[in-house]
Amino acid sequence: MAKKPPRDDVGDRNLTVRGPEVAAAGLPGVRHGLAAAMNHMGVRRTALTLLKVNQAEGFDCPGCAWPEPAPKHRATAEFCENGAKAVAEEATLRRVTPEFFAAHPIAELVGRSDYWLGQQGRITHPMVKHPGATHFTPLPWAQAFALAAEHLKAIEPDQALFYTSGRTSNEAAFLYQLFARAYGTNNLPDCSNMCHESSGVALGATIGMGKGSVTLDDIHDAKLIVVVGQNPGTNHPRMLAALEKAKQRGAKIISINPLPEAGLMRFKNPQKVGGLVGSGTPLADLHLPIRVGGDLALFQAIGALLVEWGAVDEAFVTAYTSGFEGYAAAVREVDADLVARATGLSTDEIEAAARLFAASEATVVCWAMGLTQGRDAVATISEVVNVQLLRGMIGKPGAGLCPVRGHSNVQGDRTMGIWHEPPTWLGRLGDRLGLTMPTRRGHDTVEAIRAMRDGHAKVFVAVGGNFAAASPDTDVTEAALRRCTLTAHVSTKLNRSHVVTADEQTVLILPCLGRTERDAQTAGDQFVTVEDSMSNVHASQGHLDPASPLLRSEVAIVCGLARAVLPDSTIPWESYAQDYRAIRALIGQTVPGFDDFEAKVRTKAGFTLPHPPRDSRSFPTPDGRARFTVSPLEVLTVPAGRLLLQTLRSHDQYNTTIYGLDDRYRGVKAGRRVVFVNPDDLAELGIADGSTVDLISEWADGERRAPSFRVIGYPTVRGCAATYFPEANVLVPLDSTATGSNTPTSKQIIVRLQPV
Ligand SMILES: Nc1nc2c(c(=O)[nH]1)N[C@H]1C(S)=C(S)[C@@H](COP(=O)(O)OP(=O)(O)OC[C@H]3O[C@@H](n4cnc5c(=O)[nH]c(N)nc54)[C@H](O)[C@@H]3O)O[C@H]1N2
Ligand SMILES: Nc1nc2c(c(=O)[nH]1)N[C@H]1C(S)=C(S)[C@@H](COP(=O)(O)OP(=O)(O)OC[C@H]3O[C@@H](n4cnc5c(=O)[nH]c(N)nc54)[C@H](O)[C@@H]3O)O[C@H]1N2
Ligand SMILES: [Mo]
Repeated sequence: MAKKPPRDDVGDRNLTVRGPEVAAAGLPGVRHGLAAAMNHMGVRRTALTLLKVNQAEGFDCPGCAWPEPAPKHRATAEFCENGAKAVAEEATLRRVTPEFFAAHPIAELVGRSDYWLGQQGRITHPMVKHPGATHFTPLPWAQAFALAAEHLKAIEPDQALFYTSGRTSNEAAFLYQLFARAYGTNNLPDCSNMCHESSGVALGATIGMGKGSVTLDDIHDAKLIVVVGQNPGTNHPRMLAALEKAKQRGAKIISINPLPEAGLMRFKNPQKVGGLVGSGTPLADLHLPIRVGGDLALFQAIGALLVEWGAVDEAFVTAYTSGFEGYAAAVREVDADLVARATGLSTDEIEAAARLFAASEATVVCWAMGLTQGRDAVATISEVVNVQLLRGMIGKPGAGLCPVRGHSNVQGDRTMGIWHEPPTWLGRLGDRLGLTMPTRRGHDTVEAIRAMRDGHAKVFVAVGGNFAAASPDTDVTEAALRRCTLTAHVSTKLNRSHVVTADEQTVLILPCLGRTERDAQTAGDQFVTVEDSMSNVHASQGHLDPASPLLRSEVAIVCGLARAVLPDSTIPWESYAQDYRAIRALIGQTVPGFDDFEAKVRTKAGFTLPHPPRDSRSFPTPDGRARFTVSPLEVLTVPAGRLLLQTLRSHDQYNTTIYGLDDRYRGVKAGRRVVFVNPDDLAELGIADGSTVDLISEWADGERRAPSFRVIGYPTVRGCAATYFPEANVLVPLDSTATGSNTPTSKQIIVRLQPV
């Protein structure tokens, strides 16, 4: 039997702390994943559902964007503990019905935690909050669309915002951007703006392609894998199996992280009998405990040593790159003292890493939020590119650049045109449909918040996500959302963004099908497509009965909105919703790399999009060469008595979806309001391990406070601290963003701890 949702919001009442674990996954992983699934679905549904995850005839795991092995190499259970939890959250038997909304006034719901809200289950009916109302009430779909249309027609197109989270399918994403642009705006902020935007900007400017240059085979064949600013044990557990395979073939692994993350130290493969017991495979050969924000300096120092040692692939550099002389001159000047201050690492540690780079004939560098969410994120990733260019590590088997994406289709959404800039192919799409497309750049996430805050944007529409909780500066963001005349949310589960409302505001909750569910349309059952972190596009089809007969697919909801808002539109919205082949045909005619889309995606393995640097060492930059870049090194200065705080994920959450209150690998049980600090820093600050503090962030425009966190003495690097988002988002100043990508600096907040 499935368990009932929690009634109380227990908070941190039962918090206990045990200290970090050293190995990831193995038997406990399987057990924890299955327990979560059974709480939500019961035994039979758990078994039926989990066997379809990431299989050729099944659905794409709604967890992360790590690729699946080729069909013949897939395990029967091609999912991980956290994939099982993601599936359970969606396939849960718990329901949020009109009776639920009648019993819970909005004023009560806004006081609930994200955990409590999410645990209530799947939303079953379209719901509305009318101006002046205290509760959400159900309404028919046609009325919901009419209401949205009324608001959108009353404003200028650039006063509307169309947000997307990265779970949206290619088909829904393509139609959604088409709808926004046919309506007249490029205001398409997305979760990428807070995630891998810095990677896209840095890679676009240096190698001419904003995507990673490796395939899964390259990971398996690599001789050196560098995992920097990423915690795969929690966030991409299936990546550990790939690292293990590479390791067994002789690869070395370097981990660069302020925390000794369990998954990088040792790994027990849950898909192998030997992995269920025993101590597992040691993964990292070298662990560099770097100071937060020190990676720019580290990669400059590594580059300097490689140049000094003559460990440069001169043939590659000459044939394919530009800017080497300037780069080499700049790194020769790198100041060792600055490097030491920025990284907190010894010369020996840095040399050990550089020697591994110099010795490797096939190196992959993988990174995630530890590199993208800091002030110098774009420059830092450009330094990673410099080092890979020096060694000729692009377009070579077993080598390349690997930004590991988050949401399962976040990369595909961008390919489909979910972007605040007009994509290169927009003109072609307009010509084909006889439309004039908007050319003015739209708002990204941070700009969207400012536009609402300042009264320039009036309507906020979201396909997926939890904008209120995921965005920086929670108080500012929530006040901004409350200034809109309408917010409308296409969602599977209840979340904070639905209940942050103002009295005079209209709010719509539009409940949609999830990945696991059958999508029946007039032309028969439909599948959708997604693109993983390595540019492989494949089909995804759910088989479960929908959580409620009233649910509509994301595609159908976008088409419903479009027809109501653009009644004179000549775009055949209705046929798109009936048969997704029509959408794929239009994508095939518009988006580069998607010719013959329908046939290619119907094969078991799907297809891999072209990537000129990876495929043929051709670089689509203005001069056709990969570019070395030079960036200044400015150490992040933290005033005395302050710490540099990073906000990260616990093992029991998916962004703002909280699966549970434990963080097993870091030894935390039954609580989330914790802050990890080095014991020596605690001693210096005169703060006791286990005591309670308020976190206060300091920024030019004033202070921000997150009250009541338990201090945990933890082996993080001196001067740095860590805590979980979304709780800590209240501390991230809206205007503190990465240069060049405008990504909030949610890994670099200057804070002081104030004992309470
Ligand atoms: N189960 C689960 N899976 C997920 C998600 C989830 O929430 N739960 N989220 C998905 C999404 S959207 C994303 S983007 C990815 C995120 O995947 P990750 O990027 O792995 O997620 P974070 O928890 O933010 O971890 C950041 C890591 O970077 C390290 N770090 C922080 N600052 C620095 C720094 O300055 N330098 C270096 N070298 N390291 C640093 C942290 O210690 C931490 O190990 O995961 C995806 N997968
Ligand atoms: N401080 C801090 N802030 C961060 C980060 C950080 O590391 N630190 N990380 C950032 C990152 S990397 C990201 S990607 C963003 C994430 O930002 P978002 O993508 O906006 O947030 P999520 O929590 O992933 O969204 C969860 C909601 O999506 C909805 N949902 C789930 N599945 C589906 C579906 O199939 N269809 C639809 N329509 N809706 C669905 C559910 O209603 C659920 O409540 O947060 C960012 N914010
Ligand atoms: Mo992300």
